[in-house]
Amino acid sequence: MEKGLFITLEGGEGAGKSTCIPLVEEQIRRAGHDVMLTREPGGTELAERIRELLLTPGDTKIHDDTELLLMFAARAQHINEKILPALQQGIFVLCDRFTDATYAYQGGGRGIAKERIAQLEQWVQGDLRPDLTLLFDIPVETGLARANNRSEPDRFEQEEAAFFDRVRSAYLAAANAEPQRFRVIDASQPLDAVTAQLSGAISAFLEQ
Ligand code: T5A
Repeated sequence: MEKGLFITLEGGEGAGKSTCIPLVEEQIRRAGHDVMLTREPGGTELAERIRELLLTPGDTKIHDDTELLLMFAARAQHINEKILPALQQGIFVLCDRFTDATYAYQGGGRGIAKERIAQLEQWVQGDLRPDLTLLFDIPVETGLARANNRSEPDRFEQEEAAFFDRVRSAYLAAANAEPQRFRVIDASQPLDAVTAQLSGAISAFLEQ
């Protein structure tokens, strides 16, 4: 059986990934593939509990290394319990954030060295990498305004604007470094324009 393909959605806060992911799912289904939707941090019962630890604001300052290790602890569970079994059964996996978020937030945002993240990536993932990454790019203020309109800020959303500027720069640098894997979507546009860009990117990917 042919393996499924692994597609990730990335971007800053409030960029519109959760809004758009069902449309991407629908397009892949219409093309005749089984699809599994999932997200990080999270995606399994245990990893969702780690997500709670990471996102809920609290009195304890989480050390940057602890944050990084929790992201990869959740990811190890997610990959082994859910992502690899699905791909092996020929199911497409559509994941709302993955390791590019670690490079952007813990690397760009927190300033942890790329090399250290790469060591964990290699350890936890082996050779698993996304086949396609849709990067929702949006000016920081626009994304935060959307996110804050929708719900109370989580632990990350409480960071200062400079943190999110570094996150955005890290994402764009990653997209520049791997243009064959990334498709950059201008997520600042109205929803119908964003979905048109996504639809074009998915069609081109499926036709490859
Ligand atoms: N994280 C994650 C790390 O630090 N390291 C890691 O390794 C990983 C995996 C996850 C947090 O964890 C961090 C990054 C994150 O801070 P989350 O809640 O999953 O937390 O965070 P997000 O993925 O950013 O979720 P958001 O819900 O904030 O963003 P979305 O999903 O991109 O945005 P969405 O779809 O909810 O849209 C936000 C609002 O905007 C509206 C929507 O209706 C909604 O109200 N909207 C639009 N409005 C106008 N025009 C458009 N085009 C719109 N698109 C959506």
